[in-house]
Amino acid sequence: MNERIEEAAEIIRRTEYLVALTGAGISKESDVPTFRGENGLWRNYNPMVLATPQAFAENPKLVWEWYTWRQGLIGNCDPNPGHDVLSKWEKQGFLRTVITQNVDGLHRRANSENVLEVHGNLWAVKCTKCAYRSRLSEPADGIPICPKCESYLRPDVVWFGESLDQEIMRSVYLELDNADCIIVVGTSALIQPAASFPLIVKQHGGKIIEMNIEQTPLTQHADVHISGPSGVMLPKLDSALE
Ligand code: BV8
Repeated sequence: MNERIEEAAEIIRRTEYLVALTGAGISKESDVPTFRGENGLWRNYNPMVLATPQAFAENPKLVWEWYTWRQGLIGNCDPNPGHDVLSKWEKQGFLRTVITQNVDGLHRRANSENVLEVHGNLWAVKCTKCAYRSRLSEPADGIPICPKCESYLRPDVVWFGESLDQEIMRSVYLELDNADCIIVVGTSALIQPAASFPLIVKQHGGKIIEMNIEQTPLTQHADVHISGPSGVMLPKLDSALE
């Protein structure tokens, strides 16, 4: 394992513009359930079914119960050493951006500043009718109502079948074009378009470092695959860079 860490460290030492792509796995050690992990299900509902506009249209109360449950859970979670290392690397100037699929807000809580939340944020809400947007400071109580037009508010996250925010995607593609290395931490690399981000870096000659407790569809394309929990392996990689 140490030789994988050293290989990754060697790549990072030669990197001019490092970006990170993270998924639910980086928050696992903060006790945030992953989407497909053993506790990824919720009351026997499949997140892939609940995180859709159809589910919200059919049963907004149930979908809000799921998000309220997650807000309550994540409100008690803290960033773990994996988040802290990425924040430290940003302060040291060589990690430029964290592109995250996570909606838990833990990268910002770890003081990462340049964070692109491509799937939105669990605390953000937007009106289903007008342009009203806001942030909840505590878990929702029932279905929140728009103060402007009294329609239902919905979680301001990207559901399956919804396109990602264009402004954020413009920034993402700029970062990927600039990157000569992407470190991919804790994602099953199944969800598009995020799963293709590392391949964009590779296509123009950049390197891919993957960190995961399992192999994924990305592993075959990675220059280095570091196998292990990110809360342990990112600090190890950080030490190797000292
Ligand atoms: C879109 C927000 C198109 C909600 C989420 C091709 C192109 C474009 C779209 C598609 C396409 N093919 C299919 C699609 C449709 C779909 C899709 O990708 N489907 C999949 C099932 C194939 N994509 C979409 O719908 C996207 N929209 O592209 O629209 C479009 C275009 C124009 C006009 C209209 C539409 C939108 C996708 C976003 C969905 N929203 N979240 C919410 O969170 O409530 S996705 C959801 O899954 C989370 O954000 C989560 O982060 C994300 C991805 O999962 P992972 O993060 O990877 O988490 P997962 O549990 O899967 O894996 C965890 C990993 O961590 C595992 O590998 C595990 O081994 C590892 N791990 C565990 N512990 C640790 C660890 N690693 C390290 N350390 C540990 N300790």
